Amino acid sequence: MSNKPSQRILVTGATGQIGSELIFELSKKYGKENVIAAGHSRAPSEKMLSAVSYAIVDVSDKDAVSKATARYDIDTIYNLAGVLSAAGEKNPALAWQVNMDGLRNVLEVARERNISRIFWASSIAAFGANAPRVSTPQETSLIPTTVYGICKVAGELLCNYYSNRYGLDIRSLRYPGIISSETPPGGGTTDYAVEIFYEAIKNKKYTCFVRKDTVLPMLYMPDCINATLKLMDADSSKIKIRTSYNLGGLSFTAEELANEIKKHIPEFTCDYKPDFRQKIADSWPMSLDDTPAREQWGWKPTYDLAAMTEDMLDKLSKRL
Ligand code: VAH
Repeated sequence: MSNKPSQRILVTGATGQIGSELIFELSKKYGKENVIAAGHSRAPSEKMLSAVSYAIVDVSDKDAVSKATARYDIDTIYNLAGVLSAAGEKNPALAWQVNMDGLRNVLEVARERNISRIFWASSIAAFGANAPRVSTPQETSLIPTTVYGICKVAGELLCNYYSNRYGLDIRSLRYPGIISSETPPGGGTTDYAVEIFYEAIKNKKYTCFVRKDTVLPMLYMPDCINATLKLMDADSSKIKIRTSYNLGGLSFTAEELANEIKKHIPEFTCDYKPDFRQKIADSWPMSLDDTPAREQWGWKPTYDLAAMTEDMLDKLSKRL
C-alpha cells in the first residue's frame, strides 16, 4: 500500500453535504488544479466552479468513472456519492445502484488503474437495533434495517476485501449525522438537526420529525472534514481497520438542540411530529465508542453542542 501523498484527486458526490465543503479544503491543501469535483447531475455552485474543475460522473456507470480517472490522471478518489437513509427507503433500487454499484465501480477502476488511495463514506447506519446503542463498539453485530445501512455493511466488507485481496489503500469512516450550513439537507434521517436551524432563523418555529427524546450521534462539519483529512493523511501502517472506523462526535436529544437554539433565538418554538424516520432513528446508535480512531490515527472532535449551535446560527444568519 502506497504512502504517496494525494496529488490528483477525484471527489464523487461533490455537490452533496460533505463533498461540497471537502472540495474547498482539498483545493486549499493540494491546489485547485489537482482537485476534480464530480457530480451525477446536480449543477455545481458558482463558488465550486471557481474553485475546482467539475465533471459529470454517474458512479453507477463504470465507464464514466474509468474515463474520468484517465482523463484527469487521478491517483486518489474520495467516493462520497450516495443515496441517504430516508431517500433510500423511498427508492431502494436507486439506493443499491448508487451506493453499491457505485462503490464497486470505484473499487474496480481503482484496481485496474492502480489508484493509490481511496476514501469511502460509511455511516452509523451500518448498525441495527440489536447492537449496543450507547457507546456502540467498533466490533459488534451489523444488522441494519434500511437499504442504506445494508449498502454500508456490504460496502465495508467489499472495501476490506479489495484492501486484502488487491492491496488497495482504502480508508473509511462510519460518519454520524453531519451538521453543516453550506448545503440544505438531502434525504437523511439526521436532517432534522440541520433543518431546525434554517426554520429557527426563517420562521422562529420548527416541527421536528423525530420525538423530543431521540438521541443520535452527530458531528459538526469542520470536525467531519478534519477527521476525513486526518485519516487520509495518516501513514498506511497506522490503519489497522479496513472496513470502516467508528467516528463519534456529540450526542444530544432533539429537545436539547432546540433548547440550545432558544438561548440565541428566545422566541423559537419546536414541536414534534414523528414520521417514518423515527423508526430508522430508533434503530441507530445513540453514541459511539471511537477509541480505535483516536488511538490509531489521532482522531479528536473539537465542537460541542454550544459551540456548534453558535457557529451554525452565525453562518446561516449571514446566508439567509
Ligand atoms: C442519513 N445523514 O441520515 C445520513 C447519515 C448517520 C446518518 O448517514 O442518512
